[in-house]
Amino acid sequence: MAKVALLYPPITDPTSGYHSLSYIDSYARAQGHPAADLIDVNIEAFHHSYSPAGLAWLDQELAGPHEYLDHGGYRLDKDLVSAHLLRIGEPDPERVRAAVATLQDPVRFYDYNQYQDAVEGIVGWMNTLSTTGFPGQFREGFHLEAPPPIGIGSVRALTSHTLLERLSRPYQSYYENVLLPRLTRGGYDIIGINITYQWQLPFSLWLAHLVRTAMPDVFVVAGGTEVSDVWKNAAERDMVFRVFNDIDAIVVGEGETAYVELLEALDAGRLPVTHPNIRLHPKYGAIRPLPMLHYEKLATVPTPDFSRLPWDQYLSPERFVYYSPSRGCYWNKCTFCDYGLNTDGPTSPWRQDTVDTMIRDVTELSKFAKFIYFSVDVLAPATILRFAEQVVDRGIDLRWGAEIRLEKYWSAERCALLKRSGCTAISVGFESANQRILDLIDKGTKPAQVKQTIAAMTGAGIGVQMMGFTGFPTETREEALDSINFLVDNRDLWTFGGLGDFVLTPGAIVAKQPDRFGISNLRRPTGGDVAPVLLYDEPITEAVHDEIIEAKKQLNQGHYDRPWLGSVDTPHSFFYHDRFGTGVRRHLDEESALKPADEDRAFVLNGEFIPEPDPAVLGRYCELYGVPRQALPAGRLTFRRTDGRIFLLPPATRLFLKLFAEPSTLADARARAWILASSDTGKTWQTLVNLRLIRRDADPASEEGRHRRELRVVPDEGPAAGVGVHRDHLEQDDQVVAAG
Ligand code: B12
Ligand code: SF4
Repeated sequence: MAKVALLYPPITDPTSGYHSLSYIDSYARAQGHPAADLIDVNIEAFHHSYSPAGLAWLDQELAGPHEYLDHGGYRLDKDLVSAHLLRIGEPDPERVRAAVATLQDPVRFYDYNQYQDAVEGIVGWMNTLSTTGFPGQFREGFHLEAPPPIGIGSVRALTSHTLLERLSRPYQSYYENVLLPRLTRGGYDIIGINITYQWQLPFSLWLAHLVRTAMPDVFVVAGGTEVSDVWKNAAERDMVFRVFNDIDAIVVGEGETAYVELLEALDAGRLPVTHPNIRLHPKYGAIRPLPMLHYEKLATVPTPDFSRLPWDQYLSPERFVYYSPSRGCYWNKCTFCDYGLNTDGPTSPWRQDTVDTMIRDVTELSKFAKFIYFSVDVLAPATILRFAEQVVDRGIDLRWGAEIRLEKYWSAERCALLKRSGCTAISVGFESANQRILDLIDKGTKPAQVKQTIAAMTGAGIGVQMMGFTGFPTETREEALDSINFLVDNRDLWTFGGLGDFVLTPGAIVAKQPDRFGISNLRRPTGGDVAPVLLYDEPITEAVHDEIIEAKKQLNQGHYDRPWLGSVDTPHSFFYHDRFGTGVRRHLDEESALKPADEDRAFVLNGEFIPEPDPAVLGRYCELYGVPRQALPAGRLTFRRTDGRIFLLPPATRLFLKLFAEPSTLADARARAWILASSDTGKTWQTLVNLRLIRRDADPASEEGRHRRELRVVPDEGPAAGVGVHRDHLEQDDQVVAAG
């Protein structure tokens, strides 16, 4: 029988394992096939980057000459590259090691100060790694900010070996020294690649190319929502296998039966030609795909087995698994929705497991992982309720979360039952708080009722993560403000979330009936042959766009983006919800604020001063990182925080910050800044702490303290003693930070 390796390529969430390959592997095993080897390339490659072998390679790379601008037929803008380079410091492998240890430690993880240090250390490390590829390509650590030709989904760029190789270069040492030798030694007949997110596509294509070159006879197959998206969105059919040229077959849509058909066909020495979801590379001849996609019968899908993922490597203190007991959405009407494996409707057809099957599955899964996330388009309310009753009756010990629709159904009593069954947080697409927009979306909800539902959930102790957007076609300034005000006015009824920007995808009802939504001139972005978005004209909403973006900033201050704590539905957000309940946000704010006890606690600098950038580069930086550029007096100091964020500071700040070049208590620092009255220094310390320009140092006796001693960052001048600073130099946050 065929020997199979299944790969999760970069770049994606490092805090838990994705589940699609466990699903197809478990299904195949239930049909009598041997288990495949699952390799999480994303997490392995990250850990390799700071191993002795990875570091030796990195040293060599960084010492060599760098050509950042010319890449085959592509030339990047000089200011763009320089702007990204502003965020990049020296590699600090000790700090990334300490960061990994913190994120995997069941105690230190929940200390928000240590958590922040860890995330910033990892993001800073990924920034450094990006200098070997395209500087700045890793946003927030594990999100791809591809250079423009790749980012827009151009077939020419996605098939350029020069660009793909360069983008994947941060992983070259891992590929050459670890992954490819292992795959070659493994003697695999089939290598399967999961491509769920758009960010994984260019990495997957290069990986497939390396595999194809090293193992010409192996059969390479790829599946996942991004594969389906390329298939759905390609401007011309032949583009699909121009992009997937090194891949023998792709699976469009769901994969369980297609994967088994593929295994059986290859075992029998024939090509897999009978399953409608399998598309073969044209090199196998013109085989006409069957017209309708196949959707799986969920009753045939066994409990997924996650034991073959490398759980000790993920950047989390607990196991968190994804479980998909329903597919599609029972509502399936929202006019903006265009979900992954759909064909003509917003989502795939609605199917749902029985409550008995769900109980069977979670009974098994809860022995393996405490946290189970229902990874579905949506769950039906009555099913969740019966599921919760059974969990309580049987005493199954688990924590769970899911995305649900905001139905009236959710009374206080029902929410209390969900909570008793282990529901930690739910996420909800409330979309908008304006009735006209909700009706245009065909959401079937009313703001007043939404408020009642989220109040019932919060009242029961379940965290509510709110997801919505502004900028739906024809939305006016006032309508967008309704959504912002709804979230502001009900701040106690939700934990994380906020409002994104509306993006039109080709399969959405809005794109199919543009006149109904007042939009015209629908078009692909220039060069975006497989882009999953459409541009369009619509003057009302366009006119107020910038003002609304500015107004939304008040909603999401100070916490992290995906995959970290503070973003909706990340494992870390669930762990913190479980620990700190619906007051989690308040807890984070309190942890960040200065407390009286901090007076005698040591703080230390969290970054370094860098030379003042050229104004054109700074302008580019502000554009790239969404920072409004204010008119600033000349002579600002440029400070790079550990995670790469840039702050422009009044000149006197240097004196304050130098007080913390070596760990210093606030009391000691105040004594050295002798001119200021204590109330003013209090404000200054608060600003430095809020912006995390200084961070709390660990107790030197603790293990963390030992790590931190080794991680100290020293500014460009020696430590200051007895510094006098005039009081008006550091007063308000907005004077201090211009670009962060
Ligand atoms: C639940 C869900 C989430 C959950 C959890 C998912 C997770 N673990 O990351 C949360 C809420 C966290 C989430 C977050 C995001 N999501 Co999401 N999510 C989904 C959703 C609704 C279901 C995914 C799922 O669990 N499916 C069930 C599993 C079993 O199916 P599957 O992964 O597709 O795998 C099957 C097949 O694809 C195939 N298959 C897969 N791989 C392979 C490999 C081989 C070799 C073979 C043969 C077959 C095969 O077989 C599998 C079994 O049938 C999908 C929409 C959808 N219906 O697909 C969007 C979707 C995947 N998400 C999407 C996006 C954009 C995001 C976010 C970026 C949103 C944001 N702006 O923050 C984030 C990023 C998350 C991250 N990890 O970085 C997009 C991805 C589009 C793209 N191509 O990039 C989707 C498709 C929605 C959409 N807009 O169309 N998401
Ligand atoms: S947005 Fe949510 S509720 Fe609406 S159709 Fe899509 S999955 Fe269903």
